[in-house]
Amino acid sequence: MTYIVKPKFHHPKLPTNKLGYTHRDYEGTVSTLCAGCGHDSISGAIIQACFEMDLPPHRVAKMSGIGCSSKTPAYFLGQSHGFNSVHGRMPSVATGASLANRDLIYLGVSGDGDSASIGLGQFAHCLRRGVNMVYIVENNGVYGLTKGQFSATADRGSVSKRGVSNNDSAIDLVSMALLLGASFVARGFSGDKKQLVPLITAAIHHRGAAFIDVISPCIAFNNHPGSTKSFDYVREHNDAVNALEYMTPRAEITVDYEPGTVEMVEQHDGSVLALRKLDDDYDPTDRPSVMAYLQERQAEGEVVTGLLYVDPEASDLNERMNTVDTPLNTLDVRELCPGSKTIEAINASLR
Ligand SMILES: Cc1ncc(C[n+]2csc(CCOP(=O)(O)OP(=O)(O)O)c2C)c(N)n1
Ligand code: SF4
Ligand SMILES: [Mg+2]
Repeated sequence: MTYIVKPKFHHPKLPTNKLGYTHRDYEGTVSTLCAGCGHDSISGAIIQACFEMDLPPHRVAKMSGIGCSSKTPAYFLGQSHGFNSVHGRMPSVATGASLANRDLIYLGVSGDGDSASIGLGQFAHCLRRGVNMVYIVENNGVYGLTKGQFSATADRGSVSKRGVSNNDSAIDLVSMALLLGASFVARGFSGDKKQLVPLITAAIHHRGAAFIDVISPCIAFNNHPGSTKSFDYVREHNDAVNALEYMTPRAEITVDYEPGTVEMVEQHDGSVLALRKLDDDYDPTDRPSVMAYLQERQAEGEVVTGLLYVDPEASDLNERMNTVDTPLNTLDVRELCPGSKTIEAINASLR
């Protein structure tokens, strides 16, 4: 892959976080995507979230598949670990990595083609197993990298740039994630960083599979009238169910209290999600009613965004499989290979 290194110099007065890093320290190489591509805005939101969270870059592992979206990890967190895998195979690589080393934060970035077409099975099993990761799909309804064919998330009746109408039913990844048992499900829009940054922050703090579907218009092939993934369409049809504020366990909790409008959801690590409800009866912890609500709004042609579902008590695959706390690469040979007597004892116990 070709890439252009960004110059390192920056304004000496750029704000720094607790680690002494500026946001520039969370950037990657210069983006080679089309100017105006929604995916670049998502990279910007990831950079902002990690900077504001004071994340040490070496604690993050970026995983991706193939596509314009899957190229983006090159453009953020240049000092983090990264693995650009095969088309649709990011989830299994992330699953293996997460089982081998539970100390890292896994940030999976994929596309709608990568996750809803060739990688649909991988997407499904990753979420149902509760792999401890943030799984972002940069959803533009097309295969951007291969010049704009409809993907499986394109709505029936939506029209391509060449005027062809899509006759197939769309796969809604948010509904699928809910059905599959994901414990954190959200939808954002690349053009709404104010909503997206706290969603990414909350997802990183969540234990378990945290899925974020981000509508991310492809300005080259899917940003015209007739598209349901264009900037104009999403702006006109967006129904944000809540406004999210994120508080770390140590931060003072300050919320704009108006009786009946704020819901506090505490996560396993003690951090708090403050949800200011825009819809009176929206409860993000009740999976069946969330699914019903999404279907209702979808039938009205609306794109529901926000933190749609969260299970504050969620567990993850490492906990369910009782894997060792210590990363495998730091265990010594005796711990990794306990010797023939121990293996004989295990075999005997299974006879
Ligand atoms: C096994 C395999 N099949 C097909 C391709 C061709 N291919 C490359 S990217 C892509 C689709 C990418 O679409 P998406 O994941 O939505 O990413 P976008 O470019 O839209 O961000 C396809 C079909 C490939 N690289 N590998
Ligand atoms: S082709 Fe589409 S998805 Fe790919 S970089 Fe250009 S605008 Fe973005
Ligand atoms: Mg796509």
